[in-house]
Formats: sequence, structure tokens, C-alpha cells
Amino acid sequence: MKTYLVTGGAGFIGANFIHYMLNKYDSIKIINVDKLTYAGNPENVKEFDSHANYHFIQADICDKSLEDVFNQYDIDYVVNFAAESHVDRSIEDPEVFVKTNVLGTLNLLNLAKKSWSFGEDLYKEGKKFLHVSTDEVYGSLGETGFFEESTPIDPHSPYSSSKASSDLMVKAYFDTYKMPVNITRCSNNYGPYQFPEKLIPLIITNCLNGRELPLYGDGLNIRDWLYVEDHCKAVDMVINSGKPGEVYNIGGHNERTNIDIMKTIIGYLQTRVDANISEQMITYVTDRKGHDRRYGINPEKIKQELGWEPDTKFDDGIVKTIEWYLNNKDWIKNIQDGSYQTQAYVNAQK
Ligand code: NAD
Ligand code: TDX
Repeated sequence: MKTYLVTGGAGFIGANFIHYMLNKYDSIKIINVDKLTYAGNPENVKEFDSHANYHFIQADICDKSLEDVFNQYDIDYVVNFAAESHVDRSIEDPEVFVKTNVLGTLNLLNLAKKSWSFGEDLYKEGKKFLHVSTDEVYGSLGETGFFEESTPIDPHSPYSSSKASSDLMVKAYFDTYKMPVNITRCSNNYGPYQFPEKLIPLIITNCLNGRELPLYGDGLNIRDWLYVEDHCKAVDMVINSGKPGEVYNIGGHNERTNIDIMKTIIGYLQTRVDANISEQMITYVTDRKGHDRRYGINPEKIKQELGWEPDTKFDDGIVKTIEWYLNNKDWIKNIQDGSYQTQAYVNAQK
């Protein structure tokens, strides 16, 4: 039985990954280490509270005493989702991004290295440190071309710079110590459990609450959207079959302008929920500082080498996502009134 140390598993993608893995495999164990920052919500994984192969630990990835976790459980795979993830917050306060994203990743690398006791030039079979990164480390594209794994990193925001720094540290542990690592760089995710500060859940929840829909700049910035489960499937494949030391880009060629995303959500909710939900709710606001214009992933490497393909088309994924938020109004309410954090604390103490 393989044991996975998943960090950040109470957040959006980490929680979806835990759902994906525990539903797919009977014979794995998952240890979820999450600090429960504002972005962590134990409700996202509550259905596994009494699952025999799941264990939750509230801890900071920067904490050196996490060595106890490596000692207690025989960890085979580290899957590092934990991060400060919101670009706008990084522009306001970069420091915590460096602490968690850079120093936290370094701490995990050190703990894994010690626990796996690598010798000289030794790739240890069956061990893997998978670092979940982002296409934002490549910077911004013009109107043509895509991010390749060979595209030089050129991050612009404090968030993407911190992710790029952690990527380089992971690469150093492969180059220097031969630690079997992979780095995945995925495009924008959407789906259930995404915190409503990010574009898609923010627009859905603001539509439902009759609030303005803030659109940055001219609304024509482009993001490449992937349904979260397809990202989880790719991470699983890279853990099992990715060549040590390699970077894998993940994306489904689904580029949309932000205004297009807003109009799609408004159009669906207008007929599904309330005819008063309209494009008049869109409010053009001051642009994000240093706002990257366009992201677009070339996923050929993961397709060719590992046989990965996305399963969910955007038109289906966005409907599934909107319906999830409509069916989980208490989840939204608990975030909006802040009770998810008290609740989170109480649950974590159990
Ligand atoms: P999120 O903000 O929803 O979740 C982050 C989780 O990490 C939270 O549960 C939080 O409590 C936890 N965390 C934060 N600091 C921690 C610390 N110091 N110690 C332990 N836990 C901590 O983020 P997400 O959107 O799920 O992103 C997960 C990962 O995927 C991140 O590394 C992000 O850079 C990457 N990524 C995200 C996207 C996207 O579109 N959301 C795309 C590509 C890559
Ligand atoms: O209110 C908004 N209005 C708006 O126009 C918000 C929150 C965003 N935007 C724009 C900015 C971006 O062009 O929408 C686009 C998407 O914004 P975010 O949801 O904040 O995502 P982004 O900045 O693209 O970063 C996301 O994808 C890559 C994740 O937050 C990162 O963690 C991931 O690495």
C-alpha cells in the first residue's frame, strides 16, 4: 500500500485530488497536511473523516517538526499542493508567499530527503516528490504561441515569482541529490470547492447575491481553463509514470477571455435561476497591477509520454461547476459569514 503525503488537501485542488484518489484506489493511504489558512476548509474533505485510509493533520509545511509525520508514516509520495495561491493577495502582501511557497517547499524537500535517505547518485525506486506548480511561472504570451516545458521562466507577480522559486529549488534537489521529483505546471483550474475569491466562483456567487461583477482592465485577458478533475488525473499519472526530474505542462487548449467567462456564467444563471441576473451587473474596475495578458499551455508532452487527455469539455465542466455551487449554498454561506473557519478549527481538534 502506497502512502501519500498530500499538502494543502483542504484547499481547492488538493481536496479534489483526495476525492479523486480515494474514489479511484482502495489500497492507498493519504495523510493530508494542511495549515487551514483562510483558503483551507475541512468541509471540502469531510466525507473522508472516518475513512480508514485517510488522516488529517493541521500543520504548517514550514514546520520542521513535520519530521515526526515522516517518521510515523512510511511516506512514498509527497504531493505538494500547499501554497498561497491568489495573485491579488500576493500583490498586497508578498511575504507570506515566500514563506509558504518557497521556504515551505524547501522544508518538505529536506524532510523527504532525510526520510528517504538518498545515497550518492541514487534514485530511490517507488519514491516521488511531486511539486504542483503553475503556468504563471512562464509569464505572459502574445497573441500567438504556447507555453512549452522549455519556455524560459519569466514570472511577473509575487505569487508566480514565489512559485518559480520553489520550482527551481525542486529542480536543484533532482540535479544535486538525485531526488526523484516532478514538477507539473497546470493552467487555470475551475470546479467544485474553489474559494470564491477566484474569478469563476466569485462571479457565480456574486450573481447569486445580486452583487457587481468586477472585471479587471478591458476584460480581454485570456486564461486557459481546465476542469479540476482533469488536473487531478494528470497529477496521478505523473506520480506513477513521470520520468524523474521532468516538468510536465497540463492544459486542455481552452482559452477564453475573462469577459467571455463572465457572459457564459451570466447566461446560464439568467435562465436557470433568475432573469434579473444580467450583463449589466458587469463592472469594469482598475486593472490588476502587472496583469499577465494571455496564458496558453502546450500539453503535447504529457499526452505523448503518459497518454493523458482531458475528459471534460468546458461547456460541460462549467455547467457542472455552476450546479455544484447551486447545490452547496451552505458551503458558500459558511465562507461568507466566516463560520467555516471556526468550524474548521473545531473539526481539526477532533
Ligand atoms: P488554495 O488556495 O485553494 O488551497 C491552498 C491550501 O494550502 C489551503 O488548504 C491552505 O490552507 C493550504 N496552505 C496554505 N499555506 C499553508 C502552509 N504554510 N502549510 C500548510 N498548508 C497551507 O489553492 P489551489 O487553487 O487549490 O492551488 C493548489 C496548488 O495548485 C497551489 O500550489 C497552486 O499554486 C497550484 N495551482 C493552482 C491553479 C489554480 O487554478 N487554482 C492552477 C495551477 C496550479
Ligand atoms: O474579480 C476578478 N476580476 C477579474 O477580472 C478576479 C478575481 C479576477 N479577474 C481576472 C484576473 C485574471 O485575468 O480573471 C482572471 C483570473 O483571475 P484569478 O481567478 O485570480 O486567477 P489567475 O490570476 O489567473 O490565477 C489562477 O490560475 C493560476 C490561480 O489563482 C493561481 O493559483 C494559478 O496558479
